[in-house]
Amino acid sequence: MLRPPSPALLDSLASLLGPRGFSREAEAMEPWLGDWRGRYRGRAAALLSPATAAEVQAIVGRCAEAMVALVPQGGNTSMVGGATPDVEGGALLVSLRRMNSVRSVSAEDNVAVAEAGAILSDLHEAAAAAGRRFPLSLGAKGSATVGGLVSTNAGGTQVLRFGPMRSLVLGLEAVLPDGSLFEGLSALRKDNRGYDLKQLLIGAEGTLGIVTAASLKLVAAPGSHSVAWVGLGSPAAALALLRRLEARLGEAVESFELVPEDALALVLAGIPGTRPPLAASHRWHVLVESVAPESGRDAVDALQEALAEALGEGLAQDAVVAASEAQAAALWRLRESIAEAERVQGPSVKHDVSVPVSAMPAFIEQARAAVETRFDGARVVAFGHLGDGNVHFNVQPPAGATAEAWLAEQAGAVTRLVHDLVGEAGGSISAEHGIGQSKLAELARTADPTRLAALRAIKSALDPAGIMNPGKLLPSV
Ligand code: FAD
Ligand code: 2HG
Ligand code: ZN
Repeated sequence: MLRPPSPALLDSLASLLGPRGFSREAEAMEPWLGDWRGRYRGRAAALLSPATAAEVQAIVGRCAEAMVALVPQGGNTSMVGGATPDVEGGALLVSLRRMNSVRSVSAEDNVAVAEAGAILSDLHEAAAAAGRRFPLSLGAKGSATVGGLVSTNAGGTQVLRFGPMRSLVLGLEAVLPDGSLFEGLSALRKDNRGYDLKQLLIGAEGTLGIVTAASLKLVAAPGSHSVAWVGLGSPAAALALLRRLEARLGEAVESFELVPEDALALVLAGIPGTRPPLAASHRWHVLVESVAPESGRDAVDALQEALAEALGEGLAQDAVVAASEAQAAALWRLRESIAEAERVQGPSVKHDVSVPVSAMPAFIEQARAAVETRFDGARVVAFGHLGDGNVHFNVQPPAGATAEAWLAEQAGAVTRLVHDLVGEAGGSISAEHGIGQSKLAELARTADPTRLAALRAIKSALDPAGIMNPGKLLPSV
């Protein structure tokens, strides 16, 4: 049974962490008690900001003894309310943001070691300074942290070539729920000493311990890269284009992001300084990025030629290849701003689903028709990582409806319909954002009981008192 922290525990943590590491002030805590989407707001007894793994150990050890809940938090960009404490106010929020150094970058080993609070874009810069690249990126790169990315097994826009976080973590340092330190910061590419504890912690959403640092795979920085925006008629045409580009360019195709016309329209309307990428409108678009090992125009020329061929064969309707870094960044901004443009537009019913890649075009069309037929006026915006078989199948309330009232009445039924169709297609109700608190009920409804029982057994073996991020990931029994 979890307990709120006693005044004595709070005093001991305050003197352990000092004024920079301990706060109970409403103003200091306020920005971290709600989620990015504005859907959840919780309370916490204090905000703890440790500066070292030893301080994290002391926090966890004392809280384990006192049976006090801990909610780890990085950049607080979770899409599923994973880093927001509950409304009871008995938990302590543990921010890793002060532990933000990139400890080392080895071009020889192709490994970076970064603390949990290191921000993704800072890691990108540190790797680039050594002529290397950390090949995972996403729209929240200016805030999301290494610890959060590990703990959500984040995906993003380069999974097509490099896989999600799970395939990029070589080792972890983490404090387990009894306060012990797992010192697994390895640079080894091969290590078969039994169960892989780091893989259990990846995607655990803070329920099995607190990640304090990670060793991460780097790859060679490309010599040149090329970004294109393509207009086309359907998700099926988009997938055919991807396979055609892969046949021509092979592994050089790193990103292939699907954007429907309505998502582009949201961005153009809601994000200042954005411009239409193509002269005419198209029902569907993709953003493609490809690379070449040599500098110069190699990547641009190769992508241009492959796209010209695709246009000639009618696979695509129009295309533009960025002529400068500024143009490439502007095209990426259109894609990466969709989440923000949706937030500006108002609340929607969000889904982060995956199905086998070949099934995705039909899934998008069929699920859209099913939702729009059953929920009169509802508008589907399905976009994202087509090459990974993952789209964000978001559903907006009918124009003119009071969004909150419509969502209160219909969101549950919309989600059940979408997830049932995902299940029929052999897919997953969480492709990359995790379960957090927003998908608990749906995980309970749809998960295979054997799988759920195994997850619970792992949780109770490592965290028998249940102090680590309670109410997240695992539905209550
Ligand atoms: P937080 O939000 O702070 O925490 C996320 C979860 O991890 C919580 O459960 C928290 O308790 C836990 N946690 C955080 N740090 C630690 C730690 N050190 N130890 C243990 N547990 C910890 N996600 C994708 O996968 N792909 C995308 O393309 C993508 N795009 C996004 C675009 C935008 C604009 C936004 C706002 C979000 C996007 N996300 C995306 C979601 C989000 O950025 C990722 O889930 C990211 O990994 C969260 O990192 P964070 O540091 O903000 O973690
Ligand atoms: C993206 O791919 C993110 O842009 C956010 O994962 C998805 O807002 C969303 O639904
Ligand atoms: Zn995404």
